[in-house]
Amino acid sequence: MKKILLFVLVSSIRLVAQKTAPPAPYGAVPSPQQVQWQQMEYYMFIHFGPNTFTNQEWGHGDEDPRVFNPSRLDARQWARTAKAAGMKAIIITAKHHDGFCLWPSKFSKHTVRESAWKNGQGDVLRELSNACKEYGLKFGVYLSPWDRNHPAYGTPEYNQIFANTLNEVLSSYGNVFEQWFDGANGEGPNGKRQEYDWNLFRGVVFKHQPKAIIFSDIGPGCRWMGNESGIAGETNWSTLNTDGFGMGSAAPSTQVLNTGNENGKYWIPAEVDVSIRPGWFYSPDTDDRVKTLTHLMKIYYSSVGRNGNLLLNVPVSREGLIHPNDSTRLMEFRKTVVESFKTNLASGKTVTATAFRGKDKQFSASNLVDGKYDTYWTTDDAVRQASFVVDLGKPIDINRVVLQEYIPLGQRVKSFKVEAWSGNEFIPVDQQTTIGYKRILVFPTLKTAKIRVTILESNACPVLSEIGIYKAPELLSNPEVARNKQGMVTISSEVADPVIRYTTDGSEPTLASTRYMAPFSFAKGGTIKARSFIKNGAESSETIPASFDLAPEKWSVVGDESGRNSASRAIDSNPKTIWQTGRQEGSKKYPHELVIDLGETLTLKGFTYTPRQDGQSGGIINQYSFFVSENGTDWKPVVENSAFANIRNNPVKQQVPFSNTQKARFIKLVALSSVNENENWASAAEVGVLVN
Ligand code: FUL
Ligand code: CA
Repeated sequence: MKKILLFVLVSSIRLVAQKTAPPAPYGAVPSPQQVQWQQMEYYMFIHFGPNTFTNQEWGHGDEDPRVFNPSRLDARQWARTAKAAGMKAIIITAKHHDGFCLWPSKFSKHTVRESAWKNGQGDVLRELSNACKEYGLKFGVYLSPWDRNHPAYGTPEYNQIFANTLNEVLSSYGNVFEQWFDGANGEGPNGKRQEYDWNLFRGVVFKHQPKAIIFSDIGPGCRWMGNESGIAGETNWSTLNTDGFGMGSAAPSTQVLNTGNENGKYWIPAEVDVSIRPGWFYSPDTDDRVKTLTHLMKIYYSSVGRNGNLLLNVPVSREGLIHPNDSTRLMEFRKTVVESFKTNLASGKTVTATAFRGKDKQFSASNLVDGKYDTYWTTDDAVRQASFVVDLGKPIDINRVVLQEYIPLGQRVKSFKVEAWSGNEFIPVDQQTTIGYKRILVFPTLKTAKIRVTILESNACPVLSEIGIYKAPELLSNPEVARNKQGMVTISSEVADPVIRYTTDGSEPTLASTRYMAPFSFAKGGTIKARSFIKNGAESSETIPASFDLAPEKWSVVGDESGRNSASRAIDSNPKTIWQTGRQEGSKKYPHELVIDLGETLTLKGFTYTPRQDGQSGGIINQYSFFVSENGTDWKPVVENSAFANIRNNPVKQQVPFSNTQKARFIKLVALSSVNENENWASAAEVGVLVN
């Protein structure tokens, strides 16, 4: 009897000892809140405030609060739209740089209480937080410390006032999942900048919302990923070194924010904020410029598909509603994402790995296809290179591969490759760097029976939760509409032999519309809508709208500098070529001028400035003045000492309407400063006029 007992005891000890321990966490790891946050993947940003009504991106803070008067505000419509779009939360600009508060704050005199909306009795945060609860969405707030209205801004007292403001918001509207801190820091009403007390601000957040994720350039909950165009780095580490860094200009370079730091000290994953329109705030001018489905899908793959969360801005309109153009596009986007990832072709298939941890089944490769994030395949600690093969059973069409690391144990993989079985060998499909929480590879459809994934380099043994293999529907690529200096329009397409149809009266192109055969003249401007058709119209692209003003056919530059960066490059209708001044001279300081002879006298309604589109910010104009002249000698100022708002982070084409029309034969753009400090030169991709 004793013997038997001993035997049972010994063998059960053996069993316990044989159970392989999971890998130890590697490097910085996420908090449980950060893991939950990452799993949200996609949520809505809403920019709303006086700017919605004044066509501005950065209000000055001196706007009459009564301009804020949405006629039919319905926060439930916003929440319903977000929910139907598959989003998990809404973050709203409770206070933007103009200082206007969307709730009746005790600490400001520039709020909804002073507005015309609901006779000053309304509270947007109340309505939205309630609507989010009703629709099962999380609620988040954006608050800009930069305040162009508050009289105390720029004084030491302001820090406490901002802390009180935060306190008010974070204690009045229930749970806040994310606190969004804008790093922009400019002058207040007294011309001064504020030294922010970030420790104080963070303390307030954690006091009321201990589980909130704090967004800022440098976290600590999640980080800005360095641009506003929706493109996270192809290499994207969720870890970042922030010791010694601060916000705004004290932040790590945008390039570092874009990719994170390998082996960074803190877990600060990337959030990709981008607007569905060219600007962050609603403007009727952009109703036709909602990003295309193709563009949104590209953004999806470069955000969620690159280990980032997608915070998609949908600006609420002057009515206080999400505009139908935006919601229609959101639904198309949702439908395409769902269709693309509907069926995981790897699910339940046989997966064989070159190695798995301790030869213990709990770490075997079948965990990669069980649909559970919490089960994973991993190897012995010493193994940094390994591969696994998913056997699909028979050759099938595929075009997407999704990989996920189990991030509670840290981000490990440095490079990996994917290959497809051709019938007698594995052929390369793609080779990439990081994986992180989710990595989506997009490739042209191929037919294969087996996919092999090889981890080439990893900072510790790889730990992978899931692989997904999909066949996403292919979107027919959109036509591109371009116009040259002479005003000739070309419509091109990547598709072989498409039938391109277009309209010039604003209507939707159909199979009955004019067929594009050869470049045509469109020098006076207007709107072209083009669409490609194939298979006799059975399949079609999206409709691409392209608006043009007067072509610069007759224009010339006065006193053009010769050479590579000559000013004529700003009026050649090609946004890829840029005018850039004075760089070689080094010493030539601002101002810089661009003088254009329009070749005829025109009645101008405004002008446009397209900053360089090559991803560089060198010479992008910040402050400027604009003059007109009928004879080229006597100049009349039309806009003086103004600035393009948010142009550094969001370098889209700027439209500057004049308050009164101006007769002019000559125009002069005077660049007064660059978006970069200590930079002597100015640049422009295009300068144009508004006459239509
Ligand atoms: C930037 C701001 O300056 C923009 O206006 C916008 O709010 C964007 C999300 O963040 O820093
Ligand atoms: Ca799993």
